[in-house]
Amino acid sequence: MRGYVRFLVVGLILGLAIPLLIAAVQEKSPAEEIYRGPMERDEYYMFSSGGQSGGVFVIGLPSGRLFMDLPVFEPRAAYSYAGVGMPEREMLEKTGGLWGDTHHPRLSQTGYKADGKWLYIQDKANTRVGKIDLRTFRTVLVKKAPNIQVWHGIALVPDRQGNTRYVCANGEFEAPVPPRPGLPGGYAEQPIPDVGARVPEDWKSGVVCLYADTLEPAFQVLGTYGNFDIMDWSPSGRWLLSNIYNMERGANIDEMIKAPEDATQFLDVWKAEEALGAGQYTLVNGVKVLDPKAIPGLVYLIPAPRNPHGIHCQRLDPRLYGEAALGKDTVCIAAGKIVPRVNIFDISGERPRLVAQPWVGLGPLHVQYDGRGNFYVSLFVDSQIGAYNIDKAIKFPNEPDRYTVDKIDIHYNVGHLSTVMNYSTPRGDWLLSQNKLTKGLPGFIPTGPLEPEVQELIDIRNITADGQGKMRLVYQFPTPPEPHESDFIEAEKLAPLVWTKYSRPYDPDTRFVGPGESRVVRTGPHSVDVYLTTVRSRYGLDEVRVKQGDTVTLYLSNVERLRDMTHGFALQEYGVHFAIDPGDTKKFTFVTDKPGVYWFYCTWFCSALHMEMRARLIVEPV
Ligand code: RUQ
Ligand code: CUA
Ligand code: CA
Repeated sequence: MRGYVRFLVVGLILGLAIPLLIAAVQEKSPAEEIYRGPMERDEYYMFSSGGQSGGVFVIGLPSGRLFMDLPVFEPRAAYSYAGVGMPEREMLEKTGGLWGDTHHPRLSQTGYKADGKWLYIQDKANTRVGKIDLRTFRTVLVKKAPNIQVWHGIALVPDRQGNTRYVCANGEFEAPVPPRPGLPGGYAEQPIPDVGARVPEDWKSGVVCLYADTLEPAFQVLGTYGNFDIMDWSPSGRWLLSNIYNMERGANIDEMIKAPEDATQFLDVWKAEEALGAGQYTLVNGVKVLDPKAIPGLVYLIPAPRNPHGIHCQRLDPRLYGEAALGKDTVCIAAGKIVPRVNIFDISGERPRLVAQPWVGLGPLHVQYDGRGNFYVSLFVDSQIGAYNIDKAIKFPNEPDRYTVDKIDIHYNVGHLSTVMNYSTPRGDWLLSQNKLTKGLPGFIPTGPLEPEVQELIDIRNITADGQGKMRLVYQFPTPPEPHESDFIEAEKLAPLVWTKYSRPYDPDTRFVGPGESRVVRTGPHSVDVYLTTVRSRYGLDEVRVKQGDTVTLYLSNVERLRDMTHGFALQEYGVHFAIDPGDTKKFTFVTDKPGVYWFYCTWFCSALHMEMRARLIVEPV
């Protein structure tokens, strides 16, 4: 009997312990770690800039699933953004047009942490920025930055509590400052000088900071030299870093790559605020412009290897690790000596200081961090990503074997790389390689002469704080053109903040039309307001009767109480198509210049009677 009990007890222990033991030692395969099965949620939201697509892609990580192609500078009817006759369209047209070139998305922060409130992204070409409300994932504001041409680098500079205060811009291309209105481009009243090989001295680039809430200009700091490219802010929020290429002031590529060095600018934001308070500015087009030549200590320039590109700060360290990597030279190798180095700065003291310039590989473009003491560099020419240990790179800057942790091949020609939450609280788990070319990647089915764009997911969890371990490539997923930089936030943090339904009034310019309030109101001999509800599976009126030549302002409200019950509105001949989310009201205006009967209908499949969801616009001839 005793033996039987012992047998039972031992059997029980083994029966419990063995499966537990197996589970503990069994390492998950990469596929298991990134795969999200039915009903399984991703760990992060990744906001990836859409490059020449003009918007932002919302991607779940680590699965790589594309959740939304969020429109910012390009209209998108399916998301009810900037259609003909809508106010958002006017906002885009007034600031530059219906397209954009988005490069660097940034999430707003509270206490130095991504807070899930706002997303900002710049449009390089048209020198403007879009602000996206993350409750609704809708672009709510687009503004042009004054007095600069081409907005490349962006930084959300916080106040001293770590709350986002400014949206700062690097103006990349130099132009006459102050702008002299009068001639094409608004830049000169005298004949525009023949530039020749050198850009004239009074043509400037530089930094403009806008208030993050209103996007109205706060101040500008004139660039005294060269072209301002990428920017970032130091962990204290005091320094705003810009890398500058073309210190030569060359007007063509041969001239731009002549000098052996370019520069990194450190702008003292606190000093700028002091100078503003002391009135040391001049007003140019209503913007308070600070001239660094007149304000000592406002900017410091530190030499960088020639033609630098990315500059990125390390968030979790009192020291700052910037980077100014030579990219362009290595692409045009004929141009001269290849010096692919990364700049490491220390700004724990009163003045920024260069502490090391380690060699990294060919075509370095951008740097990211894992929060454990390592940095990662995209190497465009080598088609690799390198991992390096920061402390060792400072201690042994001439011994790549000691500070290089690992290198991994990517496919191909990486531009940006993004580590998860690099710009807030780096996680050091995943790294995205955002590649410029796929060149017939074997795993991808071809899609014509333009091949699919790819992001590659790299596991960096095995890279240790003392610079040991290997990266591993675990996934390749396509993204519409063109994979660029990303910013991240935890899904569990943002998801609860996202609305399932609009609260009223979201937009003070529109008037919510409640159930039973649909009506046509004549407001003048040639103007009509139409108030219309949508709910499954009908519009509030079966017939909307107006006269030829009327200006019709339509307010369309979705009165659904069910989440995710979006309706559409498509009207042929008048070019109108938009969507309307639960609880929201959309407004648009059009002129009824074509008499006739026009059926409008719902474009979102909303119910079993979706096909029946239509009504008539009758335009009576006069
Ligand atoms: S820049 S590939 Cu416009 Cu982001 Cu470096
Ligand atoms: Cu409403 Cu389909
Ligand atoms: Ca140069």
